[in-house]
Formats: sequence, C-alpha cells, structure tokens
Amino acid sequence: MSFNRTAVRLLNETAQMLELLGENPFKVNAHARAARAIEGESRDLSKLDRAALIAIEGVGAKIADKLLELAQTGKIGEHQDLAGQVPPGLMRLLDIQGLGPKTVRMLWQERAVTDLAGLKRIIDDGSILELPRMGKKAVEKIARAIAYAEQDTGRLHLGVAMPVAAAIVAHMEKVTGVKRVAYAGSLRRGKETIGDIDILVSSTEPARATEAFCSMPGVVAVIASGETKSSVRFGLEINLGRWKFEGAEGDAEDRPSVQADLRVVPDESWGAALMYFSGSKEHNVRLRERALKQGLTLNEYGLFPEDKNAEGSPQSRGVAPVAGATEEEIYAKLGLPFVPPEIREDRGELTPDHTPTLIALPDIRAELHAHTTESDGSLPLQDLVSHAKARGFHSIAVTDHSRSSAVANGLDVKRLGQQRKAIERLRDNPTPQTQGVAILHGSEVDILAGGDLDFDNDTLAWLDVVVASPHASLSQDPRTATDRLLRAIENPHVNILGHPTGRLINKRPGLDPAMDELLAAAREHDVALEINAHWLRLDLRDTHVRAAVEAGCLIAIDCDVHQAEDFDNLLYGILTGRRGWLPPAQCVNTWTAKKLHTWLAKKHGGGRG
Ligand code: DGT
Ligand code: CA
Ligand code: CA
Ligand code: ZN
Repeated sequence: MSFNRTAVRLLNETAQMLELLGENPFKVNAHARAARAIEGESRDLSKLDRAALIAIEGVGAKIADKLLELAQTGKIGEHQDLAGQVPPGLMRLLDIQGLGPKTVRMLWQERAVTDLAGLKRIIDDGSILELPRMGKKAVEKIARAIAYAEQDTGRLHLGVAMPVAAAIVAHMEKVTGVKRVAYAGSLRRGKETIGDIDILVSSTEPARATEAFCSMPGVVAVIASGETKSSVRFGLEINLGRWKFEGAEGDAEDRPSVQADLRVVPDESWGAALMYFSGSKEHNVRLRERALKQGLTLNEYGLFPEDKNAEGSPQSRGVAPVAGATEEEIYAKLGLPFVPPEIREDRGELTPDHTPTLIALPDIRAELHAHTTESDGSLPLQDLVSHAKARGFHSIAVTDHSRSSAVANGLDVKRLGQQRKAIERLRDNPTPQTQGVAILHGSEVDILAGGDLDFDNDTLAWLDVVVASPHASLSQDPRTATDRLLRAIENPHVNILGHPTGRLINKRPGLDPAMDELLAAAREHDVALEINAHWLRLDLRDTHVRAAVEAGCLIAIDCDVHQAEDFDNLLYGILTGRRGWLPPAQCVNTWTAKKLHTWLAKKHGGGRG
C-alpha cells in the first residue's frame, strides 16, 4: 500500500477511535479533514518536508508531525496508543446502520459491549432496554440492522468487479490465437452486484488462452482448468473511497477474492455463446421457447433447424446453423430487434412492439452533483471544473453539503456567499482548462428528519440548482420516510432528489418510502430523481428507475463527485439507467445547456442578493 493510502487509513481510524473515546470533536474533525486532504494529493507525501506538508490545505502542524513520524518509522505512535485503548470489535459496530460513535461508546461504557456478539447478547437478554435512548423501537431497529449486515450475500459490488473484468479482457486480447474477448453474465447486464465474472473468448488456440488466463497476474487460486472451461479466483483490493471505515481493507490473507470463469469457443459460434453466457437464464429460456415455436433450436453453439427425430445435439451431427456468429443475427432470425444486455431479464423485453432506445454513456453532457474542498470533496473548485471540461461536459454544478452535515464540513449561508464570489471570479476569469464550461452554484441540501430543508427558501431560490438528499435518520419507518421526502419534493426550489433512499448496497438498507407517491409528486413538481452513480449507492436502483420512467418522471444521473476518479462511476449510473429502460431524453444530464439551464431557472432567481 502506498504511503498516502496508509496515511489516509491511519488518520481516519484515529478520528474514529478518538470519537469512540469521547475526545474533543475538533480533534476528531482535524484528523478526518487531513485524511480527505491527503486523498486529493497526487504527490507522494513521504517525500515532502514539514513546511511543504503544512502548506497542504487541511494539514496542520500536528498532523504534519504525524506524517513525518509515519515516513520515518512506518507507524504513528498516537494511532497505536489509541488502538490499545479501543477494542477492534467496536470499530466494526460502527458499520451497523443506526449505530453512531455516541451510541457505541455508551454501549461500551455502560454494558462493556466490545463486539457484535456482546451487542447481540444484551439485545437477547433484554438488558439493553435499561440504557438511555434504548426503547423497544430503537432496539428493534438495531436488531434488524444487524440481521441485514449479517446476511453476507457473497455478491460483489458492480464497481469492484468491473475493473477486474476489464483487466482480464485487456490481458486476453493480447494472447496469440484470440479473436474476440468479452465479459458476459450479470456483469454485462450491469447488475448492482455480481456472483462471479464470466469471460468469453473465441480462439484458434484454446490451450494457449486457458494457460494465459490461469497464469494472469492477480490470480490467487486455480479451481479448474480445461480446454474450453476454466475457473480461477482473483484477489481484490477494494477502495471504498469515503466509506473506507467499513473494514474492507483487511490483512493480505483475508483479502476478498472473486471467481472468474473462462469459456473458450470457436469464433463461428461467438454470438450464440455470448448470448447464452450473458443470460439472464430467464431471458434465455424465453428465447429458446420462441425458437421452438419457429421450428428452431437455440443453444450456446448457434440457432439450428429443429429435427425432433434426430439423436444428439445439432452441432454434433454437423448441422449448419441458420445464425450464430453474432447476437444481432440470432435476434434477427427470431424476428426480434437487438435486445440490449441490461434488459435481458424476462421483464417484457421480448414484446416486439416495445423496443426502447436506452441511454448511453456519450449522451451525458453535464454533472449536477459535485463537492469541492469547501465541504468533503478533495478537488478545489477550479480542478473540479477542469475535470468536467475534460469529460466534455457543458455544465458542472457545485453542490457542496449544507450546514447540518457537520462531519462533511457543510457550508452555512455565509460560506455559500463566499463560494459564490469564488465561482463568479472563475466565471469572469476562466483558465484554458475551465473555459466554456458553465459553472452552476448549487447545494446538496440536507433533508432533515422531519422533511425540512437545511436552508430557508430565500437561500434556495438564490442558488442556481438544488439537490436535496437524505443523509441521517435513514432507518425511519416507511410512512415517516415518505412524508419526509414528499416535503422535500414539494419545496418550490428543489430540482433533484439526491440518492432518494440513502441505501448502501450490502451495507445498509436505507429508507423504504412509498415509491408510487414519490414518483407522482416528482412528476407534478418537476423534480428529477437521482441515480447516484457510486457503485455503493446506485440509488435509485434499477427497478425504481423503471417505475420512474413509466411514471414519466425525470431522472438525473450524477457521480456525486468527491474526487477525480468518481467521474468514472458514471458508467455504473448509466448501466442502472439502462436496466430501468431509461431513454436519453428523460435524463436531464443529456439535455443541451440551454434546455437544462432554462429548466433549472424555473425554480431559481431572486431570493437574497
Ligand atoms: P451471477 O454470476 O450470479 O451474478 O449471475 P449470472 O447471470 O452471471 O449467472 P452465472 O454466472 O451463473 O451464469 C452466466 C450465464 O450463463 C447466465 O446469465 C446464463 C447462462 N446460464 C448459466 N446456467 C444456465 C442454465 O442452466 N440455463 C441457461 N439457459 N442459461 C444458463
Ligand atoms: Ca456470473
Ligand atoms: Ca459463472
Ligand atoms: Zn453529495
């Protein structure tokens, strides 16, 4: 692990341990803030002297000394001292939804709870109910959150699996004899989690392809290796970004891994094999039924004329397929338009009168949810805008957190005013890297537990764009959550409802509002619902997107940028949109600058200033 990454991890852990020990919040924040600052650094900090470290915005003298200590000794004494005082199981408890540092500290102090088993014990024997703020309802909520956290599905996040698959594809493309390579399975369908990675290769030299696959860098185990089918496990290094407290960065031996299956096929049956191994199984079943009705047999080798009296498979009898080299020709022979992989789920995609045009990556022309160093982002304003320009976007919305998000260093009205001045300066004096990109001044305003927004309407009207998002109180009951989100949608200055449920995939379920009520209100009040593209969120999820599209709602696909790499998550947002049958015109990020700005301006202008 690089020096910077180690420093970020140790500083974050220090912040967390200080909080569990009930230390001064300023000290806690100083460490969290420094960790964020270092995340945004591209220089190797182990090479900097004390003055250069202190010059980094967010790094003070005390933190600089800790970084020097880490560079010289490989450890930070304070971190080690704290780790001696805080039981490791306590850190894990913080992953459970609804358990913040204050509660965990109280459980520790009052009932000597030091790990999950201890917490379950005092829930089971009822003694937890004697503690302050631990009513029956609160405890039931915790019990549900524990059950959720424990149902480890073994399925991997899309954004963790995708880079591994991309690396395998790139590796296999260079192997002698290989003609075509693709990833298939649930990954190609863009599902939010995947069970294993399926790789398909067509080659004239299958043995060579198999050998190259099984000996690829990153392979930690070979499970099976044959001429046409092999299975291996790849080691994973998971970068949870700003959710890095969640214990994924374990020791080398418990490093998670993922299975990858390789199939090698002859090039003439590429299309049939790709179709078969892309699934879904349910889609394949429907296709085979359809083929049979037309007197054809479909399998992973091709589409063949059906002969009920013959023994064995058509390919083994040397029957010539009517199609098989490409997916397109197979769908065409079955009288179907090409079905995009993301919607091959047997959810109506084979009804020929219904062939949607789905949104695609190049359609996106604006990012409407991004943070800078003013709150918890690692990019200064100017860098953020440069990245937007480099992506070819016509607009970028600066939407730092609002004041209630204290841990994220949310802005109050005064700081918003200062930010406006900085934005105006950059608008008036663009650099070659920012020239031509419209900078919209917005806020990601907290939707408070009762549905109030974190700023008054005057302030919201004065902004160019408002993303309203729930960040806390994410285990409310569905009715309370629905009313809370409805109030935000009804606010006359809200443009986008950000990550509407607040879920984190495999980590916390988030809110469970009545989606039909939200969709009707969003449509009525002209509010776009966000697909937050981070692979831990993907919120709205695919099924909700489909419902929103059918209800005629607008959708925003945004990266919720906190660091430069977050722009790359756009792909996962797009895949989720495609799984929801989202056409480009219904996504506000595809609109021209003029159309987008006009739409936003309907709810803004006036107010203060
Ligand atoms: P996963 O890995 O659980 O996320 O889901 P998939 O869809 O990638 O499933 P996987 O890896 O078991 O198999 C890859 C594809 O192979 C699957 O999407 C469809 C095809 N397939 C696998 N088993 C069967 C089967 O028994 N019948 C049919 N028709 N197709 C199958
Ligand atoms: Ca799979
Ligand atoms: Ca598989
Ligand atoms: Zn955000």
